[in-house]
Amino acid sequence: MTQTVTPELRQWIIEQSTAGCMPEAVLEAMVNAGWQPDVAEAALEQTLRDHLKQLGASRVAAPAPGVAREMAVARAPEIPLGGSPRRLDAGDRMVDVIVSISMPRVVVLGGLLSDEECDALIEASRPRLARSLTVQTVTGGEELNPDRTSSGMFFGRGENDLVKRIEARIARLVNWPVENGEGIQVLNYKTGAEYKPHYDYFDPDEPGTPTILKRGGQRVGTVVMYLNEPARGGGTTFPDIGLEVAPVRGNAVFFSYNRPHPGTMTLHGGAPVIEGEKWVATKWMRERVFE
Ligand code: PD2
Ligand code: ZN
Repeated sequence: MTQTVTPELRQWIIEQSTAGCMPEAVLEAMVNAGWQPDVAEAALEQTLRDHLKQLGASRVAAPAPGVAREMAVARAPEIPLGGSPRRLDAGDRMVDVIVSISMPRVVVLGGLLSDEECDALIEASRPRLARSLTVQTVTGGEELNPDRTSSGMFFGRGENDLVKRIEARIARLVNWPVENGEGIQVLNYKTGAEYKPHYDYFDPDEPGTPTILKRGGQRVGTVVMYLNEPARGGGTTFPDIGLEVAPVRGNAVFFSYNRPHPGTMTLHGGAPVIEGEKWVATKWMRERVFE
């Protein structure tokens, strides 16, 4: 069977790559769409080479700074799932693998926390809750964010034995040093509250981002842990792939992003709580030690 590389396919390849899709992901999409792998690989390589030539990029020694920054790929936390294990050893506890997606990298974990740990986190955070702030990338400071109608607080890293134990468990599961983690954040959403879709990495185009990145670099991974179960609503949504993770007490969703770019497909949000309330604890991981 002969497959012809049409101008439309070339255009599509260029659009995907310009939008930040990694070549492996473009290739995978082509093969899934019925392209023979060798034809797809050759078409991808040729199209990108021609495109670069057209841009005059082949004569430029280094990419423009903006391009380098967006396309640079960092190491990111990863849960090794080779051999498709059903359960993972998190050190002091076995954790179930419920769902695993490769692009974007999303893993839903069962039983990351015990019921007692969930209750203890809620009770320890309750007296310290304040309406949630998000890091303000324009200034590098913090501000009230209307897209986030929850209340929240941060534990200091290693603040108490419970926090230390959970941090060690996560570090082991996702192969990322405890020292690179931010303190655990607890959020409480009342009925009607939500967290509109967003990326957890800091937008490289915002003027406050360089200040934020001085402390530990970019965020490269997130673990959202569910501490209770709202009767309806409150799932964590990934609109790019139509996924909604149900908030089940003790379960968690892990996702990672190796560059601060929408091409990671890690847009996600907290759906409105329809009935009851919702409690989550979030652990964000940075590229480097977060002091
Ligand atoms: O509470 C959630 O489901 C949620 C959704 C999106 C939490 C976060 N993001 C977060 O803490 O970053
Ligand atoms: Zn988030």
